[in-house]
Amino acid sequence: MPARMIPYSLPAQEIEGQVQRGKQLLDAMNGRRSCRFFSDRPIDRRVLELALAIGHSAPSGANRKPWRFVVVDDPALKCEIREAAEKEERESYDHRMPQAWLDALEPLGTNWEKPFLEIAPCLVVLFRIDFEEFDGRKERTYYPAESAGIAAGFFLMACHHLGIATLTHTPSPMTFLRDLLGRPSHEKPFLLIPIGYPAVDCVVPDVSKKPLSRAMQWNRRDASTAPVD
Ligand code: IYR
Repeated sequence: MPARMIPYSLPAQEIEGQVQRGKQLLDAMNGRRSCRFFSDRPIDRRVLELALAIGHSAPSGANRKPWRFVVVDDPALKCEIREAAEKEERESYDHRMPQAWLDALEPLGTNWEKPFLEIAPCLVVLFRIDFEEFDGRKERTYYPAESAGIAAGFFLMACHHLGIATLTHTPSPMTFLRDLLGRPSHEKPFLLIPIGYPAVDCVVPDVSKKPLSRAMQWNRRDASTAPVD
């Protein structure tokens, strides 16, 4: 049965205000960096729960919200996650990743060692849910990867807005997270997000971001004249 329809509107904004707010948000988001050097300062629970609620407010396929945010702050469990992640990462860096991939990562200075998995006060493990109980039946979800990706984006933006640093970490393969966190097989680890505050001596690589002009187009590309990017 279709749901009852209710009115929807957004507060009216004049254009100058939109431009100003847009510029502020652009500056703020351009200032977000992936953090690999955290302090152990804890995150206030209310603040963390707000960031999670903002992540959970994301749109999703058929409104099923096919994700789970698992928050890990237990030091022993963080240590287990670090050990398991480093085991996979060592194998990846030494044997699984092709040279071109290693070359692409070189500017970032990453390697198999992941001390931030123990130092960051919290690890948020985002699972994507492919099947779930719905109305008493086991049903598939819709677009779980796209939905989880959008929820991740909302969560990352919320954290940044709240002054919390994040890292989008993808140890590969990530199945060990399902086992360590006791999630069932229809939940797939999607992203491991260490969160916290940057260490006082935190540094990030001095790399520039690809310009927007190379990442968008207006309307149909004129294949005869436009450079292929
Ligand atoms: N998962 C590895 C490798 C890695 C891959 C990408 I793509 C990055 O942007 C960064 C790292 C690691 O976390 O080190």
